[in-house]
Amino acid sequence: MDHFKLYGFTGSGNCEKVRMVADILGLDYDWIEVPIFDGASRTENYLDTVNPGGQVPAITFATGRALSQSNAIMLYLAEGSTLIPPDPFDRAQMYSWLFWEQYTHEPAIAVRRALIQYRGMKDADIDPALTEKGQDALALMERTLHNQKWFAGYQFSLADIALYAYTHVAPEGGFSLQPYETLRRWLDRTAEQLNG
Ligand SMILES: N[C@@H](CCC(=O)N[C@@H](CS)C(=O)NCC(=O)O)C(=O)O
Repeated sequence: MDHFKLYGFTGSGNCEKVRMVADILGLDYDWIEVPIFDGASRTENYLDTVNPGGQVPAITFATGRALSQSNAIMLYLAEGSTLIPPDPFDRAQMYSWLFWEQYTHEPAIAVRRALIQYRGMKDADIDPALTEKGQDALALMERTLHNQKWFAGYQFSLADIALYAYTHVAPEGGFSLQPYETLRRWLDRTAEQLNG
């Protein structure tokens, strides 16, 4: 893999996902901190050369090629590695969790965390439907892990990394992990994989 620049914001789980994959695979990259709350991801130059969607994470190569969307970037960086299961069914299961993470988990758990951490909102001011959606997501993960060690097949994969990113900081969004013992054990297992 050629050297690349990773545009990210410290504290963003979407950016952390990409950084974790790049680090675990020992890839050669530079982290470019983008102060998103100062509009740094919305400048003409950023939109033209990094991501027309105006968000982080994104990666760029010396050739000028650029890629955005955390899960797409992870898939690209991890191509051919053990983080993507070789078995087609296990791989499909990994995709299933990646899509679910973006459609259901992140829009509830990451969004509620952002409202508290970055917008200073109080629990009482947050739509209870968002809280319920996040709790349902955590309960689904807990139930799944009663029967399996990892989310896709028999091995640690991108599905675990994607789900770890916002689950381990879910308490910052007001979601207690206390009721989810199996999920907490999986978080510990995943942290061990990530920290070698
Ligand atoms: N679906 C995108 C979401 C990216 C996203 O929401 N990025 C946020 C930080 S986590 C951002 O750049 N916000 C700044 C903005 O929208 O101006 C992904 O997975 O990469």
